[in-house]
Amino acid sequence: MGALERFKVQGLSVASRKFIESFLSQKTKSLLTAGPSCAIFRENLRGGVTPPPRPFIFMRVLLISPNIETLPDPVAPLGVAFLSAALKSAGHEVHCLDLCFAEEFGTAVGKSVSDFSPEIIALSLRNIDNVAYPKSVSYLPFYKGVVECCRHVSAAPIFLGGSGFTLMPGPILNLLQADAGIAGEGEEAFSRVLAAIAGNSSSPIEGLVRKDQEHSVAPACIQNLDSLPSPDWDGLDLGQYFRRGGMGNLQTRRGCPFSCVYCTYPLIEGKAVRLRSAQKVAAEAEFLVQKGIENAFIVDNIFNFPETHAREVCQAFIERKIALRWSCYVHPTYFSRPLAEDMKRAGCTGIELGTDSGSPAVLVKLGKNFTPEDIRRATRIAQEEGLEVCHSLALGAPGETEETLEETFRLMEQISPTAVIAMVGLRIFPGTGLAYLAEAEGIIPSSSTLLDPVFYISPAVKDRVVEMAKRRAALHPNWILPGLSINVSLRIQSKLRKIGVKGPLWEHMKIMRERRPAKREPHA
Ligand code: B12
Ligand code: SF4
Repeated sequence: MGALERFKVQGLSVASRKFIESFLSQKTKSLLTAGPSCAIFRENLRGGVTPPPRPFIFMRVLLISPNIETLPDPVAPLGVAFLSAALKSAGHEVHCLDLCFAEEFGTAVGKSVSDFSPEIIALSLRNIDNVAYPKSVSYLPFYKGVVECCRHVSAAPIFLGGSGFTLMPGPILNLLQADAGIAGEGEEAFSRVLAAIAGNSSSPIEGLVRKDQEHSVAPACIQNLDSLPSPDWDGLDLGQYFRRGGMGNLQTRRGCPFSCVYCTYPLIEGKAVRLRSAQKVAAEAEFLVQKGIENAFIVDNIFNFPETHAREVCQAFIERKIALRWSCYVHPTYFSRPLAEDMKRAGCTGIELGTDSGSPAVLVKLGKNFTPEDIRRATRIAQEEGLEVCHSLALGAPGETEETLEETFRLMEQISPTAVIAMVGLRIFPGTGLAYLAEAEGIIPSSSTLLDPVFYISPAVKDRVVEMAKRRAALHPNWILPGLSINVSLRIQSKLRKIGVKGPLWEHMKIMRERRPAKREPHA
């Protein structure tokens, strides 16, 4: 009987059993040579002793954040901090390696591996590409390099996870040649993976993705977010993110019940909205302030849905007199004046709206449940309450024509936001309504993995939209076009951060707007 057969897997569900079998057959050697915390596990493998359910076997996990994107700002890896907290509270030993500020990633990985001797390596893949057209950048080749480097210096199995990974887990796993991954929220699922590897658990693992798996898996989704420990920033350099990125981050809720045609957020976080206790969020905000972080971004896909929760969070901030400035994404329909007042009193400085278009017809095609009038109303309330406002646009969306583009431009002229972030085209992701539409229109073949970025641009404006966007940006210095590198660059960022500018840089575009007022087009 080989080591694998002697390892007690009888009690496991079929899925976990298969996983562990395939996993162990490749990785037995590495686990046998791993460090002391795996001693009981190794004994079981060698001697064929049925492992007792207790004592629990703890593992040494190296969590790597390979996100080296620094535009629009370096973003503190909140997902890694949540995961680290959950693994530590389950008793595992965790070391975080953030490559964002590392001088040379190979050296950094090599050093972490030799200092820590991990038994498991886990990579958090936040971004796949910059979703920007035409200057699209894929991060996957870099991640592949990081996985290869890990393989070179360690025999530990490699796991993947993160929002970017969740969008196309199977193809990314195969491309990167990692061992397995978790689609969706990692705190509970990854803890279960570790427990299963150590033989301590037989519960099924939500979101588990294995190599060459043909069927897709539902992403892991945690019902009670308050059961999770607060993010653990111990092994991560929050101060550096504040100095160079101008902010920290917080999360008050997960999930989005809406169905905008292109949007990946309901696929990543699920459709069920799950709330975190306002007091817990406020305590995390206080922690940031104690760490010297004065600005934060609330990463919720929509901060103000449900509005009652957003107001509770604001009340908790106000009661505790938290000296944090923050900004967030809001949905125009649920943005009321009392909420705006609370947000302002609670330290909010600016709101971002995923407006996309000023054309009622395009908004319907995009599946947006708001109208240009809702956009006007929300902008007016925010401006009257002293909040900066940024509208994100998607130029070239389904149904877009030159006329609808002009409608969008006119709306922006009328409401005069602090800044506009305009993306040209929409990155197509698997599982979205846009992917089905693009397939039906012959833009992508049904077999496309979409690993390489493909953008939907309405055929009616395909040849004109880039030019029209550039022209508009030339008239409005407060327009940011990431895909055309207009008003977003490392040079501008480092200049502003060096002189102490904090928070999202778009909030400071008002200076541009006021200095060089927009020249009106004759028809606007
Ligand atoms: C807020 C946000 C921003 C803010 C961030 C502000 C800040 N200071 O934090 C801003 C506006 C700056 C921003 C910018 C960008 N963003 Co953004 N952003 C988001 C958003 C809405 C939330 C991210 C977040 O913090 N989530 C909360 C944390 C807790 O969740 P998480 O990181 O997903 O981690 C969980 C799981 O994924 C998992 N997990 C994570 N790691 C691991 C590892 C393992 C091993 C396991 C098992 C599990 C696991 O467990 C975690 C806890 O549950 C997501 C969309 C979304 N709903 O996820 C997009 C998203 C991450 N962004 C995306 C992109 C592309 C970008 C930009 C490149 C866009 C651009 N061109 O400017 C930049 C990149 C910035 C950078 N330096 O990296 C994409 C990435 C995917 C892709 N398409 O490549 C997303 C998914 C949106 C999308 N279009 O699909 N972003
Ligand atoms: S765009 Fe906003 S409201 Fe629409 S599905 Fe995505 S997160 Fe939800």
